[in-house]
Amino acid sequence: MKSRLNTNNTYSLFSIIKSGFKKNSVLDISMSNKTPKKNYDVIVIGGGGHGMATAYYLAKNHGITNIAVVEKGLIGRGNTGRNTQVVRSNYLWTESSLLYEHSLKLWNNLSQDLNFNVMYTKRGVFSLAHSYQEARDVARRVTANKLNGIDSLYLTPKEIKEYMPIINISPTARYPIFGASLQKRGGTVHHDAVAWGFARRLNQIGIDIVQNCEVRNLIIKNNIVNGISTDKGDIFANKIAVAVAGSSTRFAEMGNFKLPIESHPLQAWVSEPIKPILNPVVMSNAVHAYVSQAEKGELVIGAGIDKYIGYSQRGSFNVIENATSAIIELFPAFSKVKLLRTWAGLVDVSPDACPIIGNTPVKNLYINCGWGTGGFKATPGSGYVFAHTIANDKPHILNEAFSLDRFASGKLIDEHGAAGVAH
Ligand code: FAD
Ligand code: PYC
Repeated sequence: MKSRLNTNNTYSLFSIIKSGFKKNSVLDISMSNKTPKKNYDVIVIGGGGHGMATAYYLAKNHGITNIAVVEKGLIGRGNTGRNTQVVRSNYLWTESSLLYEHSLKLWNNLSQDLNFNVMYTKRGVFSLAHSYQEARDVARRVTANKLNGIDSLYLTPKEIKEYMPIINISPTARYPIFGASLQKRGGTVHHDAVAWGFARRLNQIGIDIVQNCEVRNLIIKNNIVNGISTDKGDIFANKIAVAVAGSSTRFAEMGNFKLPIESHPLQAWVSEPIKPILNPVVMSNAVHAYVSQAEKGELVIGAGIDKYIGYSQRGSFNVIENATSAIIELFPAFSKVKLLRTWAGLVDVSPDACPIIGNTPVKNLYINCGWGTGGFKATPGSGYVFAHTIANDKPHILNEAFSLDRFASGKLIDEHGAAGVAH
């Protein structure tokens, strides 16, 4: 079978193996026991992909390296290591299309940049339509994508079946397929590799990754932040950046302002490994489910958020049952496959299904949140624009529209359709 790995990057696999046991490598234990200094130029709170990408681009693009990334657990153990790896840029509105497209382009070279194979695989992402109205919505998005220079195709059921013969396109199915969009450059990126790749690069640059260090409060005087209180003591910095996904509202509370964010569990699950049977990622908003097949052979299945608000990383079984039964209707061949394990993350959902990236009402405090169910694909792009915002104390042109004050001005960017299954 032809390898799905991006062959341009395979040399990096050797560098992973070669460097895996050396000092400064991901496996170097000293990284996880870093004692924080008293002062930094910038503290980034949250050692997920977004936090680490922010630190990386602060160093790479703005020459700022006196940075601590402070993580309450271990890097990449939040949503970064729990997501289902789907990347794409086919959003409806120009503001979001350009932001996600910037990110998709950064994935292209990230393995070379980090000298670590993040395994970007352009296997294609399908978004199915199950009614005439949904087909019109999908077709509208395809046209909008094309106007923004983003590759996007509209396919008929017969054309869809040519890409994946195992899909059920019977008009009498519970979820009959009317059509689909396809973004061929969409696909998957290995989430753990992203965490390891950024962590190793930050370590090499000399940025402190402080793990097992919970931030309990912000140190604010006269509405200016200059430090954090942690379970390893107080740490001070000129600027503080928050990238904590589902915990964002807790930080807003510490800063005495409000975020229009709800935190929800979001689940995914995998089957036992089977032989290669499905190459692309297949998503369906109406069914509230999506599926892809991992390199190891597991079917990776996910659903929408669990509807209740909460801070637990644990979901309910009915979500798994509903989504799996719908996936089996779409792919009857999967009915014999056994499920192996399930898990959940904690996602930060905003009212317009778009992120909030920018300044806060507290001087020198910056926030990056609201990515909800779809922030993994944005990891490098988000870090890039957030680093610009922090370094210049004003947004990059690509995140200007994603400021917190859009909820006061009413300039919302409604991406509920393109955000997919999950919102
Ligand atoms: P995280 O990786 O969660 O990082 C935040 C970090 O902040 C955590 O490590 C946490 O421990 C830390 N933190 C929190 N509080 C504190 C504190 N007080 N002190 C210090 N540290 C703190 N997106 C996609 O684009 N494609 C997908 O296919 C996709 N699938 C998903 C499937 C699931 C099941 C889930 C849960 C999410 C999915 N997402 C997907 C969404 C995506 O995972 C997130 O939007 C993205 O990973 C968020 O990255 P992050 O770095 O902001 O968050
Ligand atoms: O945003 O594309 C997405 C996505 C897929 C699965 C979860 N989120």
